[in-house]
Amino acid sequence: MKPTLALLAALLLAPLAALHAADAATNTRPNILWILVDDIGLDLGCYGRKEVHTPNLDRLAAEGARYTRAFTPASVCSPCRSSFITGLYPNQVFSHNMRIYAPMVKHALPNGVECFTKYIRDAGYAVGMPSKYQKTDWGFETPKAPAFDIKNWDELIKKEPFFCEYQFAAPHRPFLPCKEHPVDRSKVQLAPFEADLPEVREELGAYLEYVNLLDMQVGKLIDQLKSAGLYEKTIIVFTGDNGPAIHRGKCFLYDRGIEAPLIVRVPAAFKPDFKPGAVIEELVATGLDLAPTFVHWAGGKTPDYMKGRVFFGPDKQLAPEYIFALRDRHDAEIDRIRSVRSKDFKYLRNYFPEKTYDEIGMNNVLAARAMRAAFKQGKLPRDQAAYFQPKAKEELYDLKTDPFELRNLVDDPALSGTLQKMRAALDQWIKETNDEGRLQEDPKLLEESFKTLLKTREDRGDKPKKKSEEKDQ
Ligand SMILES: [Ca+2]
Repeated sequence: MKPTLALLAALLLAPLAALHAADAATNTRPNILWILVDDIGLDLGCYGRKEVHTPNLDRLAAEGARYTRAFTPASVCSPCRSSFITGLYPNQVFSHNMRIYAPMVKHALPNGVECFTKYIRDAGYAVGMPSKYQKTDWGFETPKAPAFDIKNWDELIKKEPFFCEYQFAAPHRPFLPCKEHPVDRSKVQLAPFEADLPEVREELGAYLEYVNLLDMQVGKLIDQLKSAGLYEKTIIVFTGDNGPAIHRGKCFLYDRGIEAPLIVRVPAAFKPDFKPGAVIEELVATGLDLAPTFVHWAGGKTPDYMKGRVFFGPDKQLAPEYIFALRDRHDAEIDRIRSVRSKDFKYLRNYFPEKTYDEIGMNNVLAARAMRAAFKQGKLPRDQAAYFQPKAKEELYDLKTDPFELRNLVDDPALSGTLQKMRAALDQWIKETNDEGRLQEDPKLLEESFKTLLKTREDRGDKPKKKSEEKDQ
């Protein structure tokens, strides 16, 4: 029997070995360039934002695919970035609170969990983060083995195949001007929850202008890739870490806080599973799905603990029915919100409904300050005033008819079935992820850690903060 088995094994393995030999000889595995930007919404020309000038990203979307329902797992940096690098939800890697200041201590990653770049390196890829901006803002203890090896662009791109995470600071505050493509503040399109006040227009316009600058920066990076002859050998994935720092964006679990532009370009040689310019409406949970997708494309072994899916390519897996997001403490601002998003509905559970959005959110932004004054004078209509009033315990929105999440349908009998299903899905998720947001942080430790936070700001030269002033992001 032995020779027969050996022969059978040899026959079975022969094509695989031949394939690997071909890979080695012709380098047929794609390079992967993951572009991650800081605090952005769906505010690109290709997503329908008319006031911006984003030809480079629009071209990438025209040559690749644009995802319209990609969501981050939280609405601030550290939880999201902790999630991207592990492929787990932030509350599974001790990163649901942002951030951990001494004497609090960061936890090490759970046993067996690694930064996903390990699996890509193990598959034979060179792994690097060569950008000047390098935010490894993780809520867990940084693992001893570095997540990225190469910090120089020229060095990295010589080592094919390579995996590159390239970060941009834009369009994080402070919003930088774009003199080549300024944004006319009088023409910015306001959402119904934004009051038409000069400060609101200024802030939104300044953010959009910084998006224009970002597009130019991304354009330069793509040009570098092209001039190195690597554009048709490199898969490009462009996305953001969380929503923009504008009214009701960053810090919120409304769509503006968690929806992310997601553009994927796969060179023809690697047989994309979409046509150029495709618009893909499936749910993508970026926190969960990016890691296994990258590992799979690199030919690596995806660990069982990653529950995300491969979201593009010949081995694409099915989109989930629901994805989840969380909001917990943000610096010194304590809150807990959980959300469930289906294709067309959003369910939110507020654990501190008595706290207004103004209290727990971006009360630092210019728009909120200006709107607060108008609210006190009784000048805001209902959809704008809600920001300054206590929240409901639960919220349910029909996103087909109410994309701005303004009509809470939690008491609508016609939707009681949807509500029950989403409630149950959230309960299940809390159980499955062993959601540590259930546990309160030690108040004494918190108090001490806030002193460290204040000291950090002072050392940095920040002015002392008042409630109405800017917070650390
Ligand atoms: Ca961010």
